[in-house]
Amino acid sequence: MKWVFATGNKHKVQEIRPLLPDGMELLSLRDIGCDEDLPETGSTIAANSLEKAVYVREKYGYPCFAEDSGLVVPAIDGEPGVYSARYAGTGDAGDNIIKLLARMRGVDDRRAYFVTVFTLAGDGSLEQFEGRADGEITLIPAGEGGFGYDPVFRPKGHDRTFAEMLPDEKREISHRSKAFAQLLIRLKSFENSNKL
Ligand code: ITT
Repeated sequence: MKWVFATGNKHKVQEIRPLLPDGMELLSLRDIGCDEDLPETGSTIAANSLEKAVYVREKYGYPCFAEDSGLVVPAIDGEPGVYSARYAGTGDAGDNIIKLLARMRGVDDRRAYFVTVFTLAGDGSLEQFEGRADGEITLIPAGEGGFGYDPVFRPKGHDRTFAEMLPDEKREISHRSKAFAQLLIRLKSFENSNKL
């Protein structure tokens, strides 16, 4: 069965695709003729996730799922949070990291977490699934892998950043994988009952 993953972020797709069971395929936005940026006008990660999924289902007519995610640092009032992608205003991941490290200069409590909320917009149903990965913000960036804030996020219990890990290592413990594991149970139940 084929599912539309409503995202313009290729890293998200790369992280999810290996988690799909045999016989389940992902369609991209391009596959359904959508080349626009999806609206994200909400003030929370959950609201933006919902907005993206509902937008694609209603405008393009496909049952789909979308996700919104972000990095939350409690010691600086939850920044960058819902603004993670556009924190520095340029949309560039390197600029976002520079801004975050500057903002955290002199801050001792470096605890942080990533959160992902998937929204499944089926035929007439809307459901959300959340995953979280705890860790801390490093003093300097390290690693070439991953995307976004991965070079400055060291997950709890590990001595390397997400960007220093192999894709499978990050996949094992990431916020996105945890949220997707719950979504996958639901997708499989839809497939079994052939409801969509
Ligand atoms: P779509 O809305 O099209 O899905 P996007 O990149 O705009 O793609 P978001 O609005 O959800 O996605 O923004 C998520 C931002 O949060 C992303 O650009 C990164 O800056 C950060 N982020 C989320 N998950 C991350 C991860 O696993 N590793 C590093 N940074 C992450």
